[in-house]
Amino acid sequence: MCTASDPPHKPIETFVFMDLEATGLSPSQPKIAEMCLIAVNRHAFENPQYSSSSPRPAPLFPRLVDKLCICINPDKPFTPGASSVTGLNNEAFDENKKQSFNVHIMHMITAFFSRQYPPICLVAHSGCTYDFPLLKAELSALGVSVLDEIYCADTIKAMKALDKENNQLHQFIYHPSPFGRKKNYKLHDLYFKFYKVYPLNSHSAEGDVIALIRVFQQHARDLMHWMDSNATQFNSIRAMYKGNGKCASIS
Ligand code: DCM
Ligand code: MG
Ligand code: MG
Repeated sequence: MCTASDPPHKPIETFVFMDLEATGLSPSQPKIAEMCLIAVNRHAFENPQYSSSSPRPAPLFPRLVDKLCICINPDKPFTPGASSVTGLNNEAFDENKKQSFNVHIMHMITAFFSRQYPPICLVAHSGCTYDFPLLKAELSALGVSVLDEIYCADTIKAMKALDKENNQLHQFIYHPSPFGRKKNYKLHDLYFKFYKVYPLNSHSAEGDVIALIRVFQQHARDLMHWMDSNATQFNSIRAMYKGNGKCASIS
């Protein structure tokens, strides 16, 4: 979970959207299989370009972004559920000679972040409950402490907070049917609410990051403002588990 820590002293400059695909969910001590980072400067959200499509213009995906997408051999069996949603399997990583989460990944991440203008905020959908603690677990298993200067924020947390503030508007909550009044913040449903089609390549790391950025663009000013005051320090995130995750039983 994200515990309260000092927010940035000045507005966030760079938002680095992240999604991880992995071998399973939390109790199985998952290992990362795919990571995608897309860095977008605040300027792009404050000065959006629009398509001229009807019925209403949609914001164009920002043109000046940096991307880092990496396949990582998880060296651990995928749960049937994870394999089914992601379409990934262990044989494919072996056949394509993919390396495991190693020191080269750490250097790639560090170099990627070094090129972004600070303050930098890592952004993920369910980041506080999944992506941030999982990345922390993998980095801790390598015995390295990186990303100490960066902040992080969970878009589900931000959307829930904004919906609570604006309870007349319900701007993010997605109600799948007139009968289903359950609050729904699933990424593909939010995307459908705004774009009237489902996103491409759901449950691939890059597909989910692109979908998240396009959802974020719909309320970018409010979300950025919330993150300026509520982002937490990445170094305050607790690892999802200790060790290399290889001994846990699959559940
Ligand atoms: N995951 C899972 N079972 C699901 C949904 C997700 O095991 N029903 C795991 C595997 C995914 C990871 O969570 O790689 C991240 O999910 P998402 O694709 O939503 O980012
Ligand atoms: Mg995800
Ligand atoms: Mg995903």
